[in-house]
Amino acid sequence: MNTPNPRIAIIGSGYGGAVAAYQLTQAGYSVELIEMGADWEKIPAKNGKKFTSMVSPSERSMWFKDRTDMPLGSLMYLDIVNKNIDRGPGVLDIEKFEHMKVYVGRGVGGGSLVNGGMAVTPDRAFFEHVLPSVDADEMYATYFPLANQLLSVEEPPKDLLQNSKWYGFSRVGVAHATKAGFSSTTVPNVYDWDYMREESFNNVPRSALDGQVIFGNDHGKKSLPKTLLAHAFATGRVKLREFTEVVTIQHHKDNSTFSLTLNTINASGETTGRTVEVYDKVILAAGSIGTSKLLTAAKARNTIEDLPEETGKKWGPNGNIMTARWLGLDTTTGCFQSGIPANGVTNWDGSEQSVFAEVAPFPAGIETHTSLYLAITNNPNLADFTWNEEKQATDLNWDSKMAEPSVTSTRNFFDTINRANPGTGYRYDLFEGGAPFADYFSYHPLGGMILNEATDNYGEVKNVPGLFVMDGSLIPGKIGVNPFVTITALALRNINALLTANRFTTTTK
Ligand code: FAE
Repeated sequence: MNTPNPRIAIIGSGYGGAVAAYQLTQAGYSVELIEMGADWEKIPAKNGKKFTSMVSPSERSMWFKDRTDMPLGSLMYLDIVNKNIDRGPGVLDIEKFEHMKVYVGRGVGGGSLVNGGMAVTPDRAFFEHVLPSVDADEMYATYFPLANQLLSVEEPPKDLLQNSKWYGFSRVGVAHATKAGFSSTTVPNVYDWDYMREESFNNVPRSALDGQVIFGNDHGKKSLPKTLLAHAFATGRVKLREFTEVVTIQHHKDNSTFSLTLNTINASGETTGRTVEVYDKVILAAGSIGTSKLLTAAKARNTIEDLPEETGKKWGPNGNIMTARWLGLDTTTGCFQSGIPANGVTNWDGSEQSVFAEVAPFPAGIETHTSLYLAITNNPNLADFTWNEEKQATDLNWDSKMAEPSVTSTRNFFDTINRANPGTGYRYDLFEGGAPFADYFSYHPLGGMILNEATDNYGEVKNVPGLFVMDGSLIPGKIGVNPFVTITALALRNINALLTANRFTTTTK
């Protein structure tokens, strides 16, 4: 007999979690959405804003930190970029490992609250190379278009890119790459471009044009609470548990249920409770780091028996390297810069020399004569998570040697651009240790529970029926472009197939 109301937990409310909540509730299931961060819909605005700009951070900016820790840590070698802040449940967090800092979003909406909104469908040949078990025909005919539609993705309009002062930085980045013989591309985004145009005319409150990106965005960005999560909540079938962290998962093989230990906090970070709840089905969508940490611990402690050997394997930073070029005093990128990137420059051919670099804003409020880039590269190296019994924590064995192929391809690409634009070179004053190529942090963590290796071909964990993975951890380390469209499309495909196969129905005797 089928139980009509299986108890389903979704851990994490980023892209994977939002898709799971959306599709399951559309199919008539009720779900519990468990999110360790805040529900910003319930937090009142302060001085008219929920979120802060990068130049005026507060306790809303970073997850319980005393000081901000931005990727660009210094300017002219001076520690003047980061600021002391009060501790609070801010939207941006950093997962720190020995040689890698991973930036993540915290709050209902996950990474969609803090990201640049760049919504890129990957090159088909590269997608097939990275995820060979997935039917690419189906993805490119059905799930990528559906993901773009549900996320509200739009191409940036020509008038803003070609004429407005807010995209001078982008035009310079494109012109310099073109001179070096490289291609450039516009980059679709979930930002409401019509709203941005009104921002530029000062007709509406500003957000992207007021330095709001990595610490949240008050207006134009269509983050998940405005799209997929809004649809899921509208069904009335989502029980949202914000400020609730899943700390352990236990599988009861005898009756096929799972116990989750849940810690709740308040906005001051004080622990307000610890409960154990039992579920029939658990969908892990805590992000590549969150999901890998939970399952690496569960495997080491044997709270879930028979987790596959592939648990915690094949993690990568999507080849992320940040770099900045000094352009010389004659070249200006503008005191006014939109916080939303809109162009990429590229030589992508699928080889290890491939680079796709977004031309990133540097909204310092002054002329910097600088082009900033976040490069995505094709690095063959992958790392693994392991459990450290002494520290009772998860380690990641990524190190700077593993980043070398990414640094080499990025250096070759931008050396060519510098040579084609005499008088330009690298900036050494912005990143840790005076490095021109920041290889020690990532915005795009991917991997840890690889599709068709640690899970079956639709995200159900091998040997553990009823346990699913639905986030960036399914993708082995890289995807060649900014990842959230792929994470969304893959989750749409997986949940659809799992629903068809009745994998969320519980059978009782
Ligand atoms: P994610 O969105 O990280 O959601 C995981 C959620 O789970 C979070 O809300 C966590 O708080 C929550 N969570 C974690 N552990 C637990 C636990 N134990 N208990 C309860 N809740 C938990 O995962 N990607 C693009 O495609 N375009 C961009 O322009 C872009 N820009 C970025 C800029 C920044 C600053 C950052 C940090 C990321 C950027 N990304 C971008 C990456 C993108 O946001 C990321 O790939 C997705 O958010 C990952 O989606 P997931 O569903 O895997």
